[in-house]
Amino acid sequence: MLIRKTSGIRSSEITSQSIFNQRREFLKSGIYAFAGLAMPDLALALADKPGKLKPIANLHPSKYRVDAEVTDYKWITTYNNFTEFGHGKSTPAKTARKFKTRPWTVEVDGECEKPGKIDIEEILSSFTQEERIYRFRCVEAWSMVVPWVGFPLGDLLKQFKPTSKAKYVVFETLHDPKRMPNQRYDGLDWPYREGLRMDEAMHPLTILSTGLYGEILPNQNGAPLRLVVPWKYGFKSIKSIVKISFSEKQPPTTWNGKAPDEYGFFANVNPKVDHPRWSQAKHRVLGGGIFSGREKTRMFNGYADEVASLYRGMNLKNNF
Ligand SMILES: Nc1nc2c(c(=O)[nH]1)N[C@H]1C(S)=C(S)[C@@H](COP(=O)(O)O)O[C@H]1N2
Ligand SMILES: [Mo]
Repeated sequence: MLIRKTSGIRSSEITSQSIFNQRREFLKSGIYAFAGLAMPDLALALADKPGKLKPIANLHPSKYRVDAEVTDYKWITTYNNFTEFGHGKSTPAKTARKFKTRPWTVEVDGECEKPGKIDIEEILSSFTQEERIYRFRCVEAWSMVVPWVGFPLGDLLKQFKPTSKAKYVVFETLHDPKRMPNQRYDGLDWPYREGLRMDEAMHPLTILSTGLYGEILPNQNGAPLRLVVPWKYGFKSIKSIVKISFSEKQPPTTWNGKAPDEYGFFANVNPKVDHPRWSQAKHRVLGGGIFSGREKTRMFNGYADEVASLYRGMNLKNNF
């Protein structure tokens, strides 16, 4: 298909708000220098701005945009959790730099009529890529606002025709210790695995993300394809996905298997259900500078109107 629709808006238009915030952040970093304060993380000073990675072609705006300041690119790309590339928030930005994400295929199998494989280039060209500005809430009680690029997970899943037995969707990250060095050393049960109930997976807010800030995903953020479920804690958003399976049973997941009392299968953001070691009632907004404080956490991370009905009648303290 050679003809590209010109109605697609340019990434520069979409992310103008992000660029605006970025300039503000730059001014704030001047405040750090002036006050003689250390930057929150030394790596932030070394961080890149957008402009180095490939822009997403034919990017569309979407109605999914929270009314909040977009977090600076440098925070989103240097304050990461990606255990395959080591520990420490600033580590993945450095150790994933040379990670090769081409060629890349995603295999889909399990309870479906049309199991098969799909190439990342096909994913990028055949699904309409939208910018979705979502709140991102980590179980560690911090948050960001991220201008993700992606498309509804359900659009991809439908192509493989899940059967009536498909009650859950299971995701797996690449397992290749040569390319993901910490898989040799760390005690996690590789590959990293996550799962969603079918109705959660098909919900229009659930996306597979291919980019952020109008460009393809930086490696440390889970290139070339990662899950984003805005009403759940960040650990559900599995990175660098190579396999998706439909399952009749609730699957084991990485963090739930490692520490079941700390990380539930549902992992819905819930200010009333604390992590055993800290409260979830409030969280720190990253990138807010030295004047920012803590914010109250909202039920389902502020997406209750859209998703509360999925859990009607469920005890969310037991099913955390
Ligand atoms: N494969 C894989 N996916 C992962 C992780 C991981 O260690 N490995 N960490 C999770 C956690 S705990 C969080 S908070 C988010 C962080 O995403 P970000 O670095 O893009 O902010 O990724 C999630 N996805
Ligand atoms: Mo996390």
